[in-house]
Amino acid sequence: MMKSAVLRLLTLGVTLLLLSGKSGAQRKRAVPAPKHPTKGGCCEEVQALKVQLANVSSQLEELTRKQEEEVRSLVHQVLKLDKQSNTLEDRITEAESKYSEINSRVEIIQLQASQAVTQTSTDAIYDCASLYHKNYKISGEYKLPADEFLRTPELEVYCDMETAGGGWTVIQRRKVGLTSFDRDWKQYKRGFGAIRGDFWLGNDNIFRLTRQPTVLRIELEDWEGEMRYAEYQYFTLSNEINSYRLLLANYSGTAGQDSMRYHNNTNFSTKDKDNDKCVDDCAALRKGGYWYNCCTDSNLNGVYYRYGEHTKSTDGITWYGWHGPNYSLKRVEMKIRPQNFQQ
Ligand SMILES: [Ca+2]
Repeated sequence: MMKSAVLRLLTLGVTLLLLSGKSGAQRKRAVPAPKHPTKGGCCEEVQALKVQLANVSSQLEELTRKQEEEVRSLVHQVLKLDKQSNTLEDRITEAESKYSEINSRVEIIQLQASQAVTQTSTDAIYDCASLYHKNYKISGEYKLPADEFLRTPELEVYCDMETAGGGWTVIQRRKVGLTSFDRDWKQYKRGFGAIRGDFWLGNDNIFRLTRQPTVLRIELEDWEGEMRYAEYQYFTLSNEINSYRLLLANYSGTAGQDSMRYHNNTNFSTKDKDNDKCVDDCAALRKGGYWYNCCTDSNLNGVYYRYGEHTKSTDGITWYGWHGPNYSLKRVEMKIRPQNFQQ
């Protein structure tokens, strides 16, 4: 539409230019003096005619000038309109590209939504290993969806996607030392602490995650910055009725003598529930919740002691196979993944 308006205006401009050209030619033809001047008597008439002619030609000149001005202004307007139409066209193109961009984004979102639906219906996200297989390969916080079959709510977890191939769901961490692990049965059942800092994932959650054949990996760091690890190819917990009894086997790693074996096949104890195999109350003595025997070969949920204080007590975070019963470690992480995990 803008183009046809521009064309019309241009045609008008050209016509006006032609018209002004014609009047210029007429003016030129009118100016020269007559070739056969009439004799005296009619000279006054000739003079008068000459004056009239001069007037007419000056009027014509004025008209021509005005026409030229008008044409110039018209051409100017046409150019201006043309420019405006270009700007408008640019804007329309821009709007169109934005629209198509939004449209394609909507399509992507719809596609993702439909994929999410098919994923949850056929291939549930169960733990960090299943997230890893869905290409989530960055360590950090993730949310596991609620399990309708088990009637468990959604669960916030920390996934280690790097260590020894990744796919690990972290179930315990000690590294900051500000969170007390001297807690009661209910708190150990549900879990406590901060998922990025020190925490216990919760016995119910660990039970839920170890329904499939599971590997346990324990990473230890001392105050000299040295690191060791212990791995158990078999690890599972019983349910609450069976006091979250620990079953593990097949130790390997660099953490010296196996310091979990002594705790194998024992029930979980807390300060308000003495399920240990001892006359003593191990949870009260070791100030944590753990699978106490009589009492410990390791105490990974013990008291966090800082450098300088870490060799003075027997209720610290201990692993007898490496630093013995009087050395509280600087950092511990317990993590699990399915036995059949493949990168
Ligand atoms: Ca006891």
